[in-house]
Amino acid sequence: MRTQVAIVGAGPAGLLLSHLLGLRGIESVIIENRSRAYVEARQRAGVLEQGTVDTLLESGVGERLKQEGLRHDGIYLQWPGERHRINFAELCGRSVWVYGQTEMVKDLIEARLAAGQQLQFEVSGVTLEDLDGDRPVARYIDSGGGRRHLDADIVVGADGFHGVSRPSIPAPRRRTWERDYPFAWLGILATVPPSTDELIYVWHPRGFALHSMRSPSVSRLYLQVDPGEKIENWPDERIWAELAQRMQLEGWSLREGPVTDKSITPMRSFVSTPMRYGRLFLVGDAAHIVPPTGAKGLNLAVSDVRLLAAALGEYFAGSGAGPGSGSAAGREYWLNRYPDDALAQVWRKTHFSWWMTTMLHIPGGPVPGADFEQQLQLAQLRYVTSSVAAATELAENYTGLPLRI
Ligand code: RFL
Ligand code: PHB
Repeated sequence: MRTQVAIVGAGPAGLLLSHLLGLRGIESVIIENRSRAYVEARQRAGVLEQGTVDTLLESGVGERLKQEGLRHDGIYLQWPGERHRINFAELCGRSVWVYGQTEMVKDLIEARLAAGQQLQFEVSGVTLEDLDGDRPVARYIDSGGGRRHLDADIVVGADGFHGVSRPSIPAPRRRTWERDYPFAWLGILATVPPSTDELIYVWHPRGFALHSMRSPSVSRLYLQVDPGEKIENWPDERIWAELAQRMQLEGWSLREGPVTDKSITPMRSFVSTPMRYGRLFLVGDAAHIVPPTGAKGLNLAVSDVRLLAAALGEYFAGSGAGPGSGSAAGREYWLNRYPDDALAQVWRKTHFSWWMTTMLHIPGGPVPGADFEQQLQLAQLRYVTSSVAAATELAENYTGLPLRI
């Protein structure tokens, strides 16, 4: 089989890229190793930046998001005895939307299938070859067990942190930057109306907690736990008791409900370069991971995709809008710019996620008592919630700085 762009991975990055390319008349095929049901049910992100929402709306896949997404104009920051609101709308004139990644993925899959898109689930054994030549190829075994190869002009690795695309770049050419944090998040999904109108990020000597949501009837909550924690050690009653203790505030109470999903996620920052090797381009978690504290992972995947879709649009249109336009070099101008343009976003969001994580988590786990670092964290929280300059910095980064394409 032959296509213009072979995309590995049907997560939000691969699906959105295929959709944006389709709007530009560029053909793509997506190969995904999981089933459609699995991809649509995987619980992950829930907060979309304004730029992400605009992209979905402008590209015609935002109908349900418009109906069901919850616009939030701020967040709360809390520490024992205090809860303060950061008012995004007032500070920077932008907002975020609560809309599950599961829902975004469902909307994109539906749109791709409606457009007659080649979307192959349950493939296995994907290998990428001839990436440094003109005719790269993706080989794989389809869901029926047949050996296939997909010839393409461009291959895009949108296969997440554990995918095959990044390791297809020769090791001597790769450089990685990494930080493993000494804590993890235990996350639950519960069928109970949220006990808050906007997200609450909680600093507590026992560890960080977060109250998020998915809809007016579904809450999403997180607790900082040790990275080695086993989920079996956390029956629902223990989770609710710990959440109530960390989130406790006079005059406020936490509503409990049936838990429908429960998992523990390690936290890391990870950046791998280059994001382009020959005809291979990496987008999303395939190239970088951020800890979830600033809700940036999905939004960063979307900003990569917006940049790459624009660059591929120029490439296939052959317009060569850049210097040397009309020539082979001109055609490549925006593709050549992609790695640096994307990395500027990656490092900005990597910094913000690291900063939020460091401000809100108790190093070394739930150690009682306030040590030096805890005093610094509290000083920072007081500053961020009392200085307009500091609050604006948080608001701008949380809602996402506009991407210039
Ligand atoms: P994904 O979503 O991991 O999709 C990759 C896809 O590739 C497939 N795949 C393969 N297919 C074929 N062959 C192979 N060899 C393959 N290997 C893998 C996988 O099955 C999958 O379908 O990456 P993508 O598209 O780059 O999207 C990234 C986001 O999923 C991720 O950054 C966010 O979920 C991170 N994140 C959050 N981001 C936010 O912006 N806001 C949030 O509120 C937020 N909360 C979160 C999060 C991530 C979390 N976890 C579990 C890591 C909360 C959590 C708890
Ligand atoms: C979520 O709703 O899953 C969520 C919200 C905010 C974060 C991380 C995760 O910072």
